[in-house]
Amino acid sequence: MMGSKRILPALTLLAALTSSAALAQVSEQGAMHEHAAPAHIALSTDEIQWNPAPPVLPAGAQIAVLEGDPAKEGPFTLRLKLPEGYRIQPHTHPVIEHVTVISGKFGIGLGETFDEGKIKWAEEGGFYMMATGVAHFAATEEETVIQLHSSGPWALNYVNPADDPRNPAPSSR
Ligand SMILES: [Cu+2]
Repeated sequence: MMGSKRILPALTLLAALTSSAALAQVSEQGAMHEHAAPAHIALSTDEIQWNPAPPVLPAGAQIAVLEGDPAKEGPFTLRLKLPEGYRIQPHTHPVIEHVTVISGKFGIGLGETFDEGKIKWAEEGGFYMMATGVAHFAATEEETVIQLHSSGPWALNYVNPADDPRNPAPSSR
């Protein structure tokens, strides 16, 4: 296997070139979906690209994935921009969730039933840690940006399936 030893450095270099070119390409799109974690990310505020949030969240939210891919194994960081009066009904996550309030006014309450009185509100700089599998709900009082970081694969599972925006409402039949 002498030949393969000589070939290996060339392949490694090729892989490094290919992945850095690919990373340059995806970082232009503001997302790192298909490739290994980059060594470094530096984003100024105006380089953060917002897109409509996935349909697991109620309509009106926007998402910016800063690092990683929440659907895959490994660390990720994303931001959610939520409109005033937004509500996310009780749900759990299969992974721990760290939430930092970037701007606005955001609140999380614990429990399997939405209860405004149980919400703990936080403004810019506030922080929450939600343990794996603990039911909670969320709301905003004004347009709010939160940053969520964890290690994927992340998901959002509604306590009551009828709260899941992906499930068609009975009246739409
Ligand atoms: Cu949550």
